[in-house]
Amino acid sequence: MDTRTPHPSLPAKPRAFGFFVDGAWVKTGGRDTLDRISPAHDIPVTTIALCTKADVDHAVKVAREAFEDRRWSGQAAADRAAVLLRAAQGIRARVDELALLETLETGKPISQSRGEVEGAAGIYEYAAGAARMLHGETFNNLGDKMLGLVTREPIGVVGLITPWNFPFFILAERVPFILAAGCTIVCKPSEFTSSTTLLMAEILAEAGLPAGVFNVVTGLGAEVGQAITEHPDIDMASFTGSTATGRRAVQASAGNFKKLGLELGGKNPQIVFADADLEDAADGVIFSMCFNAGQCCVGGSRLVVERSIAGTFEKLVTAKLAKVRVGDPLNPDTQVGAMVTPEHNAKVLGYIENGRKAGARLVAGGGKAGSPAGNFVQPTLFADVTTDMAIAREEIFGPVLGIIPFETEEEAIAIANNVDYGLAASIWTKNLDKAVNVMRRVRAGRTWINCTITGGPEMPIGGFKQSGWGRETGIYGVEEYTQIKSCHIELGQRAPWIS
Ligand code: TXE
Repeated sequence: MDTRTPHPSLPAKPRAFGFFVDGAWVKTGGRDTLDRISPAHDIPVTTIALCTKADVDHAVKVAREAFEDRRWSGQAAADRAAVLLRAAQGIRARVDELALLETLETGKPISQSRGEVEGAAGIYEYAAGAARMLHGETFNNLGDKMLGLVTREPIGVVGLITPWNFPFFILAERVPFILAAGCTIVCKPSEFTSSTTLLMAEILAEAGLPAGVFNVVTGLGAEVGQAITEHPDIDMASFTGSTATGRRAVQASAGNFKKLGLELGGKNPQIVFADADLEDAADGVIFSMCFNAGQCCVGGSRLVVERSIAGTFEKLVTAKLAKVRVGDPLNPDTQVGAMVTPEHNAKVLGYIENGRKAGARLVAGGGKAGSPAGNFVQPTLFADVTTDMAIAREEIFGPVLGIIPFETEEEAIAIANNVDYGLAASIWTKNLDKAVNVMRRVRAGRTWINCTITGGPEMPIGGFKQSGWGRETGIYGVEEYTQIKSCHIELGQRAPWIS
């Protein structure tokens, strides 16, 4: 019997959303609106309000009041945890609705959307536990007359700017941790993928989150996003997106020196040694390049492979690549859906053309895929790629992989580190000494040995070099949103200064 979820259908008309401030929906009113066109079907699926700077100012005022009166930060962590646990239940109760919206707005396969929504619920549960783990330190070594306390406090009002590639999952990697720390939030999702973030605000409100603690303003990055990174009354901004926009956020944040968390681009190596399990490595490498149609910040986009097996491995990857199912993301069997926008589709196809012109050898794919409607790219493999080519240095953010051969372990490490980014790296070898040595020396925030793009909320995520600042998830992800305060307590009589 076929027990899979039935093929969901396209909506008859776009679903319209207001935005969410102070615990309630705000009507779009006279504001301009933006239709989101499904990148896989070329029809409008949702409509959002284009909020203004004044809307951001109002949301920040609301979040500031909610922070200052301690309606959230003043609660026991156990009570904050209870809200996060109920939110997880709220997500689970709406998996179908959330997953469908996610697929319609992003173009990602419905099976993947369901996995991400269910995974997100698990992250809220983890963060509920993390809320109760947060603690400071004592210094009991300052002599009998002194006790030192180091306490952690929520950093305050957090501006949260999220991208379109994993709208609901990336949100889950941040929101429950920020809430666990006791902060309040003004969030701006990507203008392409706002609906599931708006529904999350509703789910949190229904779970008992006090009004004003999580606010969502929708709209364009240049207006709403910029207003958040510049805002003088936001204490910290967490930005996930392109390195170029991240740089703008750094400049904008200088006005009030707000703390910044940044998760930016990547150019992640898959390093395959001759002694790897090559079947397994080929499968992992393909998963890593094709997952989310390559629109994944930690996706593998450089195949750094030992020269003695480069030919064999190229054939293995090519054969497996032919079996990857690209197509309508609403089909439960699809593995690779659409690219997020026609512009991004064109950018990825442009990189493929660039690779050809630069002299790389096209081994598989190399063009458009799928139906006449929508934006699809064939998973594409290049060989004979050199480290100076744009396809080997720049983030393409599509299902495009280039093979770069190496001779020695040292050379593999040098190639892996020879880019501006340092987000992730995967190492495939059955030699543990070699695996650990390479893992230690590769300059990347997330590494995998004999696996790739896997893990849970226990472990931190974030980048080295131009891939970002700070860490999200794990207990680190809660600490990131705290300030540290020290307190000396004098015991007994203080030695007088004036005799
Ligand atoms: O990203 P932007 P884009 C990379 C990927 C992709 C490229 C461009 O290479 O091809 O970035 O994507 C908001 N102030 N990644 O243009 O612009 C914007 O509204 C403040 C990697 O979509 O960085 C959205 O909410 N915010 C990445 C968010 O920033 C601004 C995920 C990201 O958009 C702003 C996405 C401004 N001036 C893209 N301008 C990853 N690390 O996973 C825009 N935004």
